[in-house]
This record gives sequence, C-alpha cells and structure tokens, in this order.
Amino acid sequence: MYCEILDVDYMDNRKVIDAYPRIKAWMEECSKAAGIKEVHAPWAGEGGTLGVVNGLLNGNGYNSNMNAPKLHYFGIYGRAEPIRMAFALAGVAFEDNRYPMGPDEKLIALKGSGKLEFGQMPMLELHDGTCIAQGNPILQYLASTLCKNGLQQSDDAMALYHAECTLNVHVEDFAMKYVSPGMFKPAAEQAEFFAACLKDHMPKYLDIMENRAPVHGFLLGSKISMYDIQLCVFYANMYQKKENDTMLDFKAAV
Ligand SMILES: N[C@@H](CCC(=O)N[C@@H](CS)C(=O)NCC(=O)O)C(=O)O
Repeated sequence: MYCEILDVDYMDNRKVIDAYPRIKAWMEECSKAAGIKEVHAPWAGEGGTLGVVNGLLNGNGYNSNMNAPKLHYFGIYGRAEPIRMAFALAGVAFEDNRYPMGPDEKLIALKGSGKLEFGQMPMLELHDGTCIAQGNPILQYLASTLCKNGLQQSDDAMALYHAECTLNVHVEDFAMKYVSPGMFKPAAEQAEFFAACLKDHMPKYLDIMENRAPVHGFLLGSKISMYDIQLCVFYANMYQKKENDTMLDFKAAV
C-alpha cells in the first residue's frame, strides 16, 4: 500500500485485529470521517492508508495562504500528524513546513530564530506571529479554536472522562511503557523488547481497547474528535513501512 501525500508505504496485515470487532469498527469510522481521504486501517479493506488531506491542500500537500497558520515539523507523522489531521478535518488551510531529519539549514535558522520555546517541534505559528509548542497542547488549542467546527465538542463531563480515560490508558499504560522505550533501544535489543510486548502486554491492551472502543461512532460522539485522532495516528504509525525497520516483526504481528 502506498500513500502519495506522505510518501510512505504501509504493511497490510490483519492477523490480530480481526478478533477485535469494536476496535475494527471504530477504525473504519475513522477512515470514513469527512475530510480524511483514507485512514490507514489495514483491516478496513483494500488500499487503506492514512492520507490526511482532502481538497484543501495543493498537489504537494502544501498550502500557500499568507494568513494560514504555519506548522513546523519533520517530514514524518510523529507528533505533528494529529495536528495535520485536525486541520484537514476542519477544512482549515495551513502551511505544512516539513524539515529533513538530518542537518538542515532551514531548521538551523528556525532554531536560531527564537521561535521554538523548547527548541523542539512541532511548533505552530499563528496568523499574528504567536508561536505555540508541544504537540498535544497545540491539538487541544486547535480543537477549541480554528478546528472547532470540524471536530466533536462536548460539555458532557462523563463523555469527556471516557474519551480521556481511553486515550490515557493507551498512552500511559501501553504506548509509553511498552512501545516507545523500544524505539530508543540499541537495534540488537529491539527484537526481544517488542517480542515481550507482544506476548506479555499486547493481549491485555487490546482487550482493554476493545472494551473501550465506541459501539457506534467515535470516542466523544457521532463526529470524530481530537481523541480519535490521537489514537488512530498511533495505529497509522505502527503500520507504516520503513526501510531496515527493526520493529518489523513487531508490526507484522500486531
Ligand atoms: N514534548 C514535546 C516533544 C517534542 C519533541 O521531542 N520533538 C522532537 C521531534 S519528535 C524534536 O523537535 N527534536 C529535535 C530536537 O530536539 O532538536 C511535544 O510533545 O511536542
């Protein structure tokens, strides 16, 4: 599978997820959400890829609108993809500045400009020049301002609790503990780390997510929300094919 906009290949794999109908149905809902061409859901049918963008971007995936907010990040999904998806879903034009991972003059200039409060990306430069940082807080800001109309909103404290809870258990009790640390281990230790994750943690995690996946629609209601975005991007990252990928066995088994 290939996603033109993001220039990446995906694995096609349906081994495990078929046993989790609620997770599967939720991913299919995400993939059908207005504004997202295709969310990568290998189990959702042929050609499933995460393509963030609809008609609002030009052919290169960039938008040139003087007043558009400017997003700065590397040319990968990483911490910026939920932000890109929020813009796409809301139909809000943005400038998608992507930097190469290696040494790069533009990135050096950006770092020297004082615009990166923490020296890191993603960073979003608003129309008045205000620069905001940190991936999730940026997404949260957009969900209640520029992208508000494209994303589910809610005043229902219990609905918000459930959405937060689902995301939290995913991030803190699974991804941060059993997936992210593996990415920073020496290549020789990664296979063992991810094999243990699959055997010891993945089944429990998927059982939990199956219970928490919405029976209908999305995590916060009938429209896709920032919570769905944050969660489905994890799966999209997981299924992204990379050269010399030390996580390949892990990904193939998920
Ligand atoms: N807590 C920050 C982490 C940001 C971060 O680690 N950014 C990395 C890329 S994913 C970065 O900018 N690295 C380049 C550098 O630190 O020089 C967030 O959530 O946005």
